[in-house]
Amino acid sequence: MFKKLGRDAVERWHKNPIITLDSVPFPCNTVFNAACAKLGEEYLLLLRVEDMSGRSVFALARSDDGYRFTVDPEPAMEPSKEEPFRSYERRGIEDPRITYLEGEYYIMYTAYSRYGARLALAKTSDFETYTRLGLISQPENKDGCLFPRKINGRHVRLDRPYGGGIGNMWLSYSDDLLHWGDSEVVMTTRGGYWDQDRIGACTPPIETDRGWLHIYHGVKVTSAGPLYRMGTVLFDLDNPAKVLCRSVVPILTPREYYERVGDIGNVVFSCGAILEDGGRLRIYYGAADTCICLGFADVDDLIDRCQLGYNDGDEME
Ligand code: BMA
Repeated sequence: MFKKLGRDAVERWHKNPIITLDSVPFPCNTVFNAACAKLGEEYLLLLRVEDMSGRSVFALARSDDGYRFTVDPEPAMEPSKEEPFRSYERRGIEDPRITYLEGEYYIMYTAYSRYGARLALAKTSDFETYTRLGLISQPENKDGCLFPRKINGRHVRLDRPYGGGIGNMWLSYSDDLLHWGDSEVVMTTRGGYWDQDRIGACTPPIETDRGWLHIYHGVKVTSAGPLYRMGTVLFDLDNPAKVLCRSVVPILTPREYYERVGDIGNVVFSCGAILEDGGRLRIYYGAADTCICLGFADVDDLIDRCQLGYNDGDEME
């Protein structure tokens, strides 16, 4: 089994990238990290689009087949003009993650302002109207994503507060999705490994009979700048604060030109994946903060790889 390591577990679609600047029908600077969902048979991507002034907005892209997308003519969500959101979204709304929960699509995203990055929550049932529910963290906190069901009677989210000079991953709990607490650290950076300098959530956790499968990003700061890669962690189904295993090698690392070169080179960064029949994951990811790509992986294969090797969260010897 070990021989499988060393190649990316995620198989890139041969026609990547699937969305570029040319796909967006209104003026913008770049398009990248997208949340995804299925509404009936339609595939939807909520794109992070950076406007000409450098603020990010969200735009909706639609597809019948999950490969060819058409972007709506106007943004779906822009920084709010109404308080309390207005003050905290002035520099943009970023990196949405969609969780389908109790019949609605919840969008957890980063509200960015002069005060820093904090988490916000909105919801929609039809991707026509979006309702902001609340600002749900203080700064500095980003990379929030919601589990798709309550666990032990409470909602659970992953997030990434910045403390002690390090970006680690935490869990918080809530009864109403608006007030969060009992926060605890669940995963730390691992000195020497691909995720040694910063980590944060990518896709909302996926329930499997082996545990909650979660794809996260890890950053290693190199002499050429930060290198963003993706890996996996498996959390216990009944106690998601318990890490069952964590990938020693990344599942996707920047290799292709479109992942290497762009506004921020050497970045692969997913905000959403769709689980399809047969246990195949369709992973949408931003590349080099400049376009959106598609990759595929098998859920069982990801978990098998996650279980291999040294994974207890400690530093490399
Ligand atoms: C992170 C986020 C992502 C981005 C990445 C690389 O902090 O802002 O949206 O893709 O940096 O620039």
